[in-house]
Amino acid sequence: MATSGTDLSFFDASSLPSGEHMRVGIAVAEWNSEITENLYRGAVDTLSALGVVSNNIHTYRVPGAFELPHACKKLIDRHQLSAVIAIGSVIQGETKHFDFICQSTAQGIMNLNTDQNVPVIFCVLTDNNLQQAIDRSGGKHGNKGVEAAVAAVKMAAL
Ligand code: DLZ
Repeated sequence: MATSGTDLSFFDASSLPSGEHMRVGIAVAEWNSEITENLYRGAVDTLSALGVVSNNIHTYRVPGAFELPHACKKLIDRHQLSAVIAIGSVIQGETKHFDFICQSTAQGIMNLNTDQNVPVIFCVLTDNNLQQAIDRSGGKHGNKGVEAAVAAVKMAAL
């Protein structure tokens, strides 16, 4: 996999747009919450480091990744947002549920990106096992919530 052996979560705030006047929505899935809450903390800390004020961060929690596109749409409809981050963690099980959830969540978020005028960042881990998710939510491969926040600020500034 492209990120094996690398932590891609370092960023240089001085080379990124300021988030001072940005408003960011975050939808967080509660399924695998030990993973998604770490991603959420990484995203919020990074937005803060890039200048986004806490009053301008709007958070909705939903049961699972499948519900993320709906929550993102509600965030877009209710707040005047610069960007939205969708946070989830889907871990492979013994059935095809994994494939359906990954496919529909990714497609739902892509549809928002083309149908709405607000960028929606895909911060949904799709891992084969719990260890892979741990490694990417504050472990040896960094924290994908950090990378999602950097992407959100970049896309908001387009
Ligand atoms: C049902 C289910 C399963 C099996 N696995 C996950 C998962 O790994 N990650 C996740 O975010 N959600 C999972 N869910 C729940 C679905 O996303 C959704 O919340 C339910 O099917 C209800 O619509």
